[in-house]
Amino acid sequence: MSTDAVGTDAEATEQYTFDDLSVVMGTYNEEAAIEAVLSDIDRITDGRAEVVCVDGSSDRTPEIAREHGARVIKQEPQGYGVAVREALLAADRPVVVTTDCDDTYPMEQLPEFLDYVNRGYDVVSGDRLYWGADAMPDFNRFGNQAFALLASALMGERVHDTTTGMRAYRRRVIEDVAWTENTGLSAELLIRPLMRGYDVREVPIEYDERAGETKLDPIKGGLAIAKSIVKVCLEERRQ
Ligand SMILES: Nc1nc2c(ncn2[C@@H]2O[C@H](COP(=O)(O)OP(=O)(O)OP(=O)(O)O)[C@@H](O)[C@H]2O)c(=O)[nH]1
Ligand SMILES: [Mg+2]
Repeated sequence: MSTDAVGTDAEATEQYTFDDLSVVMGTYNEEAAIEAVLSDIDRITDGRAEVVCVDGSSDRTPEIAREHGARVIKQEPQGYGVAVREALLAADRPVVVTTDCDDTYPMEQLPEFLDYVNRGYDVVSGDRLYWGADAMPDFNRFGNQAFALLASALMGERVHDTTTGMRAYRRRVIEDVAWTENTGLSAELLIRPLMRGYDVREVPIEYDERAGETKLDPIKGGLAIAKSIVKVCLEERRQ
């Protein structure tokens, strides 16, 4: 993984602002959290970022999103990856950031993510484990460490957080890859770009306790993620 400023082509030297930024998320009954998440994005980006929510809720989540000026795309709930893939592809702007709508991820670090893109990185990945992730349940923390070790071994390159929900991507990366995973989409979104030689950078992020109910079954979800990591790594090695 690269550690210094990168990129020599014209696209890499283009300097993006919040006007070039889309923040996208899947939202599924996140009434308890969405107000805080969207207010943070508004405040940090001066209301300049586009916000896209792919929503499967039966509560007031989509109304709150619209009140905040977000673009809401309704979709039957089919899992994390189905929603986030649609949100990524619906985004209009050259830099796209994903987040969860549960108030766990630090929108305060959006300027830092944009800064790394402006330094040439194609993917900027929030590493929740760097500072210890005390707010994460022990089972999840252990699982996430294991996923990172598994992916690192299969890729031959050390990564630290494969399942983070907060990343920035250059549009080109999103458009160049055919995304296949659902629960494992977050891992896929790190592994395929890395194995195809894109410039990927992990940055430490703070991680908060979740507001509202989790949508993930840790055991079923964990197994699905492990399977995705193995499948995606093997597919990319064969390319
Ligand atoms: N539209 C849509 N969004 C979903 C679906 N499943 C999950 N999400 C959203 O995707 C994001 C991630 O889900 P979470 O429940 O936070 O999953 P997680 O981060 O693995 O689990 P926690 O550690 O408990 O936060 C949240 O914003 C959810 O609302 C779905 O089927 N449809
Ligand atoms: Mg979450």
